[in-house]
Amino acid sequence: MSLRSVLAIPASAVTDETVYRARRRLLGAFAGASLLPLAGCAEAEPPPPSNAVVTPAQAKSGFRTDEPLTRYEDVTSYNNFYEFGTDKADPSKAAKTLRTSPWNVAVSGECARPGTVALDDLLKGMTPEERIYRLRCVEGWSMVIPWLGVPLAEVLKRFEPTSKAKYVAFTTLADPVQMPGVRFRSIDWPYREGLRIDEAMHPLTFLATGLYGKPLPQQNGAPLRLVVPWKYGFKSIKSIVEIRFTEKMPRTAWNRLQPEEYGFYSNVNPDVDHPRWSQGSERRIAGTGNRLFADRIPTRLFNGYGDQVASLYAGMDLKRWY
Ligand SMILES: Nc1nc2c(c(=O)[nH]1)N[C@H]1C(S)=C(S)[C@@H](COP(=O)(O)O)O[C@H]1N2
Ligand SMILES: [Mo]
Repeated sequence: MSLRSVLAIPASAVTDETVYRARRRLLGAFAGASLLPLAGCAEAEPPPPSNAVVTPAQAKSGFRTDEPLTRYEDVTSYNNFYEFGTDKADPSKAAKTLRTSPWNVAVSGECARPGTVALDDLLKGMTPEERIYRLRCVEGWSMVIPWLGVPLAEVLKRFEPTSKAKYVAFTTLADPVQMPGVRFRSIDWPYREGLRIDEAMHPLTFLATGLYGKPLPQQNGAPLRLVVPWKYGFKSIKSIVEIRFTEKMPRTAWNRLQPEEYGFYSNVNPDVDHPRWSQGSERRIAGTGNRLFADRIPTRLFNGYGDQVASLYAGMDLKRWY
């Protein structure tokens, strides 16, 4: 396949893992071909060549897995984004009109350099990198997604959090004009999430601006969303407009709604069942053809990232701090 024919593949056709891998290899080899994606980083380097080979170091860090990728079409059409409706198919239809530029993020609280910054400035000078992570939804399904973005720690450090910054709180845009779901009180809008500061600063914690080597589609949380691969998917808050460093544990949307069902930590844990269903296994969305759900596989503690993150919770009773 020639470079020209690979680059000419329309966005809508990049649904096939083989094509994606071929394209990534070419981009890796052809540093000038900035199709690239990181909103606000026009001059950014292409991401490194993708998942064809996962080195032992990448696997050990948890930055990449060689498990089969969930198809682009499934990652972008089977979504949870309640601001655009509660059905899995709603966000891919209703979020098309979300305006993602200009986009500002207000950073406040326990830090030396608070302020509201344009997305371009927030990410200035950073090189987008690719992370291939498992995403485990609390509902019992999971995906493997090649994200593009930057480590959250790199962004947070720019604001110089103080010693009082024990937690980081995040808020999603809540605009009833652009987001039809916000007109209904399914959640106490805006959607909010939070992390302990050491979780936020962990090298696995990621701010995504793209997936599959392309800009993030609106339904996946454009232009900027959190990805915390060892926690249930609802911690990975989308379309972030506010970041706040706090001394106290922040309130979070799902915890407020159903505190018995959704804890602050929400680490993936097969031994702590949801009150209404088991968390012992999951359905991996990695299908081919018309098959959306692949077979059931066992769920792993910390979603398989225990080697990297278990030490964050040393001495904590994970059944109590669910
Ligand atoms: N603002 C906001 N962020 C959100 C959600 C949401 O409804 N609103 N859903 C969460 C849930 S439950 C999951 S599983 C993931 C899904 O991300 P994806 O659609 O990109 O796979 O987004 C999370 N982030
Ligand atoms: Mo979820």
